[in-house]
Amino acid sequence: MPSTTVFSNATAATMTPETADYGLVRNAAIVVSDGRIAWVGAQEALPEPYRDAPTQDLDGRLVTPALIDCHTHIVHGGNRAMEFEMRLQGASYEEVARAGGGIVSTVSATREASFDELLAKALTRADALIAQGVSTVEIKSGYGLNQETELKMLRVARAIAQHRPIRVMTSFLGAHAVPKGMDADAYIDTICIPALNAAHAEGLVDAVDGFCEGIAFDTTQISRVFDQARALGLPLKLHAEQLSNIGGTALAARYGAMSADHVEYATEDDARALAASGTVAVILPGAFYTIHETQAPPIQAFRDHGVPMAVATDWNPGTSPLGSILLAMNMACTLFRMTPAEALAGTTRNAARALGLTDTGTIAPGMRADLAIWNVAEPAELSYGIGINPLHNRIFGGVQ
Ligand code: DI6
Ligand code: FE
Repeated sequence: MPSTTVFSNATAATMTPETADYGLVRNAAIVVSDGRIAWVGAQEALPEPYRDAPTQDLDGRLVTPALIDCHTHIVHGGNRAMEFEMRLQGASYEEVARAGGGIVSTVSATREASFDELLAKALTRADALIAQGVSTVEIKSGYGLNQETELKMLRVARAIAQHRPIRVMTSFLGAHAVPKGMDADAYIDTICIPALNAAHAEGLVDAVDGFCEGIAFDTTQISRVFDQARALGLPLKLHAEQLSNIGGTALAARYGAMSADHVEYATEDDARALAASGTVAVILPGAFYTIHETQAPPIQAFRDHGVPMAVATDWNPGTSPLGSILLAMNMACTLFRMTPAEALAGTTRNAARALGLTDTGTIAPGMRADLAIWNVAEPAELSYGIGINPLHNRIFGGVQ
């Protein structure tokens, strides 16, 4: 295998930060050398040394950075279809909980599942994302709520990258829910923080996340987790303002978190704070759709203040059983009026930023050769289709 390949006759959406749009180069050539992008530009400007290199003619196809799903919970046991059915028949939250549904049912199923069972299920979910051109996936813990299971989830997440050509970034989400019969403060201090320390000691944690919400943890409790994360030198993310505004977004900004996720109930002041701290707003339309939310995130305020926006699936068994990053992009446009260029930046450049990654998410010299080649001519087609997968080929670290 030659170490240099020229992809010619491409339409390249480089998604480089200098352009507010796609950074489109028509009749483009992209040179991949030893797993990295060596050169990108107009075909006729291809530098002399590459002109004799092995070439693949892409026949005008669109090439984008490979997609990045920067917010998922794809390691979990069981499913919540029964709850879905009950809800549609009019059951209340309490009735669902009494019938054994809700987040606690996923916690039980995840505790009961073996490592191998969890891995097998997670691999099929990872495969679905890979089939849509995803090269990097973030995966959270948070359905264990005890040390043993939180660590098991993170080990499974790490193992995915051993079995599939995909990069996995883990987030410790011990502060996801209060286990049944336990006090929230006691949980944070006696289980969540010790589990974080243990997971970090095992090298299982790339970032620390929390669920800051009336039904989960308040800003004081999240601060304790964040302080410990800081002491360990770990970057932060936060589920904030999904169902109400209790100050999670402001907290995330204050701590310089990499991202604040959901943010339906964020305000203009929150947008200002995110912009000042350089925190990415991660937009999760799958959860908005599933729970019939009516409050849309303040996209225009994010735009006005220059908050980078990412888009992700939030793939989880309860509020977002969404296994399609392309559908997440479509929903971000249709439900929230994001532009297709914003949606694509949200699953490439800004998704990388939400994960603290600087070597992927754009097509530029020196970046990893993580590319998606699509059977479309124009980048807006990626967000326009509903339930259509036009992926032609995916290149992961230079390997097809
Ligand atoms: N936000 C959500 O919507 C979910 N978790 C979170 O942090 C709910 C997870 C579940 O219901 O399983
Ligand atoms: Fe989530």
